[in-house]
Amino acid sequence: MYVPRPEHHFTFGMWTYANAGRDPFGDPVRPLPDLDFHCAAAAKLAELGAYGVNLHDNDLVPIDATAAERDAIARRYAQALADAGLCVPMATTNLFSHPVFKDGAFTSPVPSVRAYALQKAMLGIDLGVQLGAKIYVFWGGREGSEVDAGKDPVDSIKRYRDAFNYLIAYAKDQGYDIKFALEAKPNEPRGHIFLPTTGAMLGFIATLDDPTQCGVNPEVAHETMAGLNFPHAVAQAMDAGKLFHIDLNDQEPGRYDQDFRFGAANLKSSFFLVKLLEDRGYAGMKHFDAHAYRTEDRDGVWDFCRGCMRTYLILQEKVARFNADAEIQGLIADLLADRDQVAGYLAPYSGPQAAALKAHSFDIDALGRRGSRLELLDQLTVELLLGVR
Ligand code: GLT
Ligand code: MN
Ligand code: MN
Repeated sequence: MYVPRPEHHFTFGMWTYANAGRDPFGDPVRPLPDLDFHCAAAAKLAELGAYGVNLHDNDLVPIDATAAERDAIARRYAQALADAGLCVPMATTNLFSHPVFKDGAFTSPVPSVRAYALQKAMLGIDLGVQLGAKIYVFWGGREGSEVDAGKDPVDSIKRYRDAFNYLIAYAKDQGYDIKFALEAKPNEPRGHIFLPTTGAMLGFIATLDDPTQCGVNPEVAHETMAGLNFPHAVAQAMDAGKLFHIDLNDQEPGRYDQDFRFGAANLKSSFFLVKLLEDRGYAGMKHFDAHAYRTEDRDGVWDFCRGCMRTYLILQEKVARFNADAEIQGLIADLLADRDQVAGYLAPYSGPQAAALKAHSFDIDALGRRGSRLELLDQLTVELLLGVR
């Protein structure tokens, strides 16, 4: 039971299992990763049941590597992945670590920084495609401001759009089979990040030259930092046909960006997320973008990886139980029942029907008195999650 297998499509970012535990106040607590470690980690992740590894250009290739060095590293890592039986379903560009990006990459006010960011993203896309990636993520951690006087927000959004239009045209021009997924975050590392929520990203994507090439990569922690309901954000992305990828982790509301193990902070919300993904047949990668606690050594990191996948599978089993629970399903059916036979009024608009609806008399006081039994439904959900149901 609860054994992860490749067909579950669980993936880990290179920056997640290799995270050294540095924070703004403290030095690394685990060794910084090198290529040997990543090659060994591929075998370990395969043994744990993962499907693939995602990476930034500079997780694998140093920012100052020559083209020849880059190819040699990529070849060696591709061999390690092939030996382990893992793949790279998603790749991305680091447009946030180097000081050149301190005031943004695509939205930097400095033209040469914007041009360099485009160059770096094109090379990153080339690398991702070379390793087999089908999704390319853009997380604009530095695309924001602290000093609004220094960065016009309308110009910034336009620059952001110009960059994606350019890169989508580039990927098409190369004949690449890759789609983009934009990841929102409200703040951190910038005081304010542009397009701070998944909903904002969805609105922005509709303004691109070719919106079909671009979807979203929502992250649990990021919507939670903004005080939002993560399953609701995911639902909107699904409804728009834009849930191209997902970053699973956990987060206490109102705190710094924690990136906890999946299910570590809010089990009920994690349950409803798994329910949404499973009930609606999400077929993409389930990527754990999380870090082991800073208290852990490298063995603790493997406990963390195991824990992310195991919790997902346990919650998946709870979803099946929830869906098969006659009392729970009965309460939900009662909520939805058309007790007053008014369904006809809710059909698509027609003149005669609208006239009939306008003439209908509703007993709104009686409707207002009706209980919903949501207390009981919620309690049964909690009991199911606690394992007594
Ligand atoms: C970074 C960030 C994540 C993004 C990654 C992709 S890197 O660690 O915190 O949420 O998904 O760039
Ligand atoms: Mn993320
Ligand atoms: Mn995060």
